Amino acid sequence: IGATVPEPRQNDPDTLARQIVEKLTYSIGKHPEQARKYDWLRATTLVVRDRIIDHWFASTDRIRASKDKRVYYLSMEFLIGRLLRDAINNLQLTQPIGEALKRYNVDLDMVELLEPDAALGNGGLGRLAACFMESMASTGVPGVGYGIRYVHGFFRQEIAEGAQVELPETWLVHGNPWEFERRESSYEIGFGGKVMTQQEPGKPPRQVWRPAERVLAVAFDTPIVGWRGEQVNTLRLWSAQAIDPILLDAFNSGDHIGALVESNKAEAITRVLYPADSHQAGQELRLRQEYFFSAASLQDIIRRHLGENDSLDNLAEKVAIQLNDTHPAVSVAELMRLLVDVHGYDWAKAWTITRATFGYTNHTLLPEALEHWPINLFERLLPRQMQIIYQINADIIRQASQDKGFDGAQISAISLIDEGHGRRVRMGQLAFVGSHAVNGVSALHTELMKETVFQNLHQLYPERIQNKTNGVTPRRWLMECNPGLTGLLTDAIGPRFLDDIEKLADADPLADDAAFREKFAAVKRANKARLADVISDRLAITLDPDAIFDIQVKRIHEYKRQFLNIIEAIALYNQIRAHPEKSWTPRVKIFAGKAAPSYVQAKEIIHLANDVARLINSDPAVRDLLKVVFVPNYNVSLAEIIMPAADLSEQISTAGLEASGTGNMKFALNGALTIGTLDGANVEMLEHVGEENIFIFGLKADEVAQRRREAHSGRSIIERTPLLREALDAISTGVFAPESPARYHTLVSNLYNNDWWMICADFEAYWKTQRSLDSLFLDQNAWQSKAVHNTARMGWFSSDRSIREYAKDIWQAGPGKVT
Ligand code: DL6
Repeated sequence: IGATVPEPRQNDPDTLARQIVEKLTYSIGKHPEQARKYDWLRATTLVVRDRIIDHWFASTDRIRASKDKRVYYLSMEFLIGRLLRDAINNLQLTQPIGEALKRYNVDLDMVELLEPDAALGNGGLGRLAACFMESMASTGVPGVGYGIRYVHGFFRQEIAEGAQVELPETWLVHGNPWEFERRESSYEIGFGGKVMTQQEPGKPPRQVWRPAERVLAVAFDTPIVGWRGEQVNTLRLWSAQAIDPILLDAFNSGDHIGALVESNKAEAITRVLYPADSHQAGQELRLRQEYFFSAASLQDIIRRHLGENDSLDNLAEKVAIQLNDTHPAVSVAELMRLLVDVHGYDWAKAWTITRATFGYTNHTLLPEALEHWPINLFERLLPRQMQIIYQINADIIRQASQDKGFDGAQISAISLIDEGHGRRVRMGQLAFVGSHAVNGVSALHTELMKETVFQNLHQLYPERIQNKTNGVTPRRWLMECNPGLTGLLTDAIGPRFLDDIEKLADADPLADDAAFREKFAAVKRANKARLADVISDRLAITLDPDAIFDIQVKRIHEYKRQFLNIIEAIALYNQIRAHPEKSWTPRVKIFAGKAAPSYVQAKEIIHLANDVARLINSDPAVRDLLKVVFVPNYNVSLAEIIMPAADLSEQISTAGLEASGTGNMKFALNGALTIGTLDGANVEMLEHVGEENIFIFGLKADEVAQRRREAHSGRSIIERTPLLREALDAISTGVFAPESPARYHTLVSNLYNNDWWMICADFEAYWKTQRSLDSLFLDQNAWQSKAVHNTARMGWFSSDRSIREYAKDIWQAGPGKVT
């Protein structure tokens, strides 16, 4: 049966209004007069969804017919946020749908804000995956994302008496109109059991895995619309279900709870997202999650491939699989198992196919975040995959010692088995050896990968590591979140930048145009006023939109140094009180971000930010010259309000530790100036925006490493820096926490004794840079000129550019590739 090509739909407000009312009536069962806000959201979503489905079918048919190489992006996390605005924007329906709804006195913005955030990720890594999905669709790469359909995404954060409280997030509670369950695409996933050797006459022996446990992976598909709706790709998320939903024998014998044990155990696999981005979870459930979604995705990929090809011989020509961090790294062993044990390939051929198919992206050098699993656990859960890992390891080690003459230390560095910590499987090493390309996410990070975690593997495979600097989608992070700036730019330079974001460069000369600068500043002020309203509603704190909005929003982590920012706020507070005669530039310091629930120091930092805010904001002596705000429950939707409202973006990680950052890009694209260290993608931002338009301070990565080797501590710096000492004294003597004066003792004593994150080492440089920004802000012409240069020069940091680089250098797929 040929694909049915639907009549093109009319997109005028009359048609849209009529269809929205039809959906209200026949899909939701409501009269427009009775419809509640959520009914309008659902009806609007369904009308938009119909259009997406037309494009989705067309894209799928086109890709199938072309037999082009497909890209599969395997990621434990997709932090997609809301989808309605994205879809409406990409289909160019913002204006007519807005008008259609207005006829019923319904405001499109209000409707869009009712949609729950799909928070299936922790932070940068998951949000990058979401940007990449959108950019693959926008640049015409035939990509499918594979991940997990968590019932509970990233926890909801509340602040109670200054401290973080974690509450469950329930994004599916009203159903999810964007997803389609595909029961026909479900696969059995095994765990545990035994491996048997099967010997058939005349054939080599074969290993057969007999799992003790099986669960079902069921697919749920969400369409991802590219820019102008030209291509719609699929995000396929797996949900775990028991094969037998109820054990009837147990039920019939009266054991009603026992009857559901299997089903509860299966469903637990996809129930909750692990809320840690910088520590490996180390629990059995996490390894189950990783294997579950990897194995289901591989079965699905192979089934699709064999539906269109005669064999798996050409898998790597037709399929590229990208491992987003090590979470899906077990896929390397699983693909080998499928090729060798199930499809009968010999080992060498299977290894060639596997390596040519996979690419691996590393997102962190933090040792505590690098995944390694206890051998006993791995072997118990995945016995055949463990055998395969041993065999891969033996081959690699043989090659390293025979071909490269590696010594014992080098061998133990590259080994897939860490013998030093109770024997563990190293997932980074597995992903590395099983991939033909390994990439870092900024130039600096990639170089550091070569010098640190993968030093020896880099020596063994010197061609394998390459850089792919991150990017962000300009649709969500400029057009949708900042319609004011988008409109201004369209008026000034025309609409070309909407299709090719690097054309933002056409706005660069406007930095010298006083009339344009004024309009640019007016847009920023309106965005600041909008954020101030949100903060006033949520926290009853009044902010002055004419103050510098100095913003640090991201996960809370010691290496990201929110603590340094808070100390600077306290030092500034002290100075304003000590020198009321000086003219201080009014400043609002805004923080937001979540701490991993088990990360004690990060939670203390949140508590401190709130304690400091409480005292400073209620002190009449500062005369509104300084305000500190911690906005609870940072998520994608809040980021969409915050990014356009910043004057100053804080990107102040200890150099060498932030792999890339992407918040840094979103802020600068929206015209914020950056205060930052030479870390992650800040380094490339400096190259693009020019050193006069970014404010870099502090130690460089090699200097940090050197200080650490010298066992640097903060004590002598604190003793000779009164500003720092006074701020720390105030913290440690309980000025900000009179009800519990010892609360921050450890936080402060760590600075005296160790200063691992170089807070003391960088304090003075940070303070001075902040004061130079105070002066600059008073010269609005100069400030706004730099802000315009930032926006105009950030086009390169689009995820479209990142995706094109992956497509060309790693996947050999996408437009222009004949495969
Ligand atoms: O590459 C995306 C993002 C980077 O921008 C951040 O710099 C980096 O910290 C983050 N990494 C993680 C680490 N997760 N693990 N494992 O989230 O990736």
